[in-house]
Amino acid sequence: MSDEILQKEEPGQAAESTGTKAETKDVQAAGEKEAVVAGVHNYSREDSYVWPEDPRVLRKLEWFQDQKLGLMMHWGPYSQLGIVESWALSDADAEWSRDGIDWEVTGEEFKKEYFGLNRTFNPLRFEPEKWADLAKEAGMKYLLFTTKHHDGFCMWDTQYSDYKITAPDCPFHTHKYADICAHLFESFRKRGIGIAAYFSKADWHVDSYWKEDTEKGKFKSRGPSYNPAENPEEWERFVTFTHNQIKELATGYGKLDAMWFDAGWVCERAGQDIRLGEVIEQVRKVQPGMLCADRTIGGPYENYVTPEQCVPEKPLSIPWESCITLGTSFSFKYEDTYKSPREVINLLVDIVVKGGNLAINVGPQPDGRLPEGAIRTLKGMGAWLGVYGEAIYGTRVCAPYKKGNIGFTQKNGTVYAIETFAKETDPAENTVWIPYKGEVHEITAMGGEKVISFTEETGGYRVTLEDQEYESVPVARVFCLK
Ligand code: FHN
Repeated sequence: MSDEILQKEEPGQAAESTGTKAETKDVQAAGEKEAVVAGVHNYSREDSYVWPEDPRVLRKLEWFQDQKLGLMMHWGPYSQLGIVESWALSDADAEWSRDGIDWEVTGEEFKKEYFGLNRTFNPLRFEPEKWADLAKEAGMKYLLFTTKHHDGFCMWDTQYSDYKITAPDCPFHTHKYADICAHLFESFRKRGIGIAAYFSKADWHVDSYWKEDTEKGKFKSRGPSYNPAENPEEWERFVTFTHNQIKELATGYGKLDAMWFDAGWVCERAGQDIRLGEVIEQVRKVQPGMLCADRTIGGPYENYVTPEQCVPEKPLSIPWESCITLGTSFSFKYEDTYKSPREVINLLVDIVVKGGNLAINVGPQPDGRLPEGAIRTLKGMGAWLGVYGEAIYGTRVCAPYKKGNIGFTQKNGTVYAIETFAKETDPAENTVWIPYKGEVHEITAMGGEKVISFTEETGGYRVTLEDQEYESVPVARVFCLK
């Protein structure tokens, strides 16, 4: 994709900074409530949402809201240690991010070791086609992949940093799949799976964000190691670097359906204005309609909100996606435990009946394979979705959206009543009460169930099923109301 439209920027060439001048010395303090607390992002309120005006973006949002299920993946040199991605580098976040590492020595020694992980990252068993096949089998409709996390390591062949998977000091650079983003995006795209590029606005490796020694000395927090308001030239270098990398991903890696910007503390109100809108408008010249999720910022470049490790209590009236780990960590953990298919499908139903998408996260192993436990659950998800996916994909919210263990969706004039069973020991009765008050002339069951009869009563319908001898209680049953 040609990039003459997207001029590569040199420092000082960018438009006059429009960022507000942070009054306080510590730009961190200038921001509102921390965007990320103990590693978990909060998410924007509905009233800060701005519906896009570009009809192509609006059409893309319809596409996005049809997808319902994405595969999020956090992968990088940190995967070798099985520790939290990037965060142990931030001294200010040491309290919650530095388990499992001997911190007797100063953090400086560890930071050097962490930043040196690129020299041993060599996922020789990486087979993007296998990952894409599994994602397809699991019912995934888009991929959300960490092109660059806060630690600044680039999983693509960027021309703007040597801290990358294709650099000579990374052993994987000679591998045929060395440009991981290129091969991953292509493998998934070939199977009709959408591509969302995760990109961290903070970059703790590039010296225009974290300089070696500053007035704070070696102590590092998640923000820049200097005050951008007092060092506008330095900050402009960082903005140019960031814009160039975003444009590189947008012009050299095929069609992107979305770019997902993490590190909500990098924002104008915190005195860290990277002028994201400016570069997104340029990107959309070559990626028409591409969605932008500038997490927790609100406004025209947060096209959908992104609750993390949680599900809103009620339906939201704006596009949204919950990103939730399949295991207990976004990055790979050697001793992790994984949610069962039942747990994930229950989670998916709870999200979809409220109008959202689930981005379920798997942290790939440092050898390039996916964890066996994750593979088992993904296959189990696909087995259920292969039978009942019609009640999930392409649907929209349907009142009363959920009552008890019955969730409602709707599509093309059909209402789907999804009866979920949170535990294997839950009773799956042959008569089912469906608390739906709309007019219904026909009720059928999807999958192996067979409706014998149904009667309308006050407030809903009582359905009688053919006797079923279940080997184990189903994950969920689905009834079609017409
Ligand atoms: O700081 C990151 C964290 O490491 C992880 O990438 C999550 C995934 O959504 N996002 C941020 C925390 O909210």
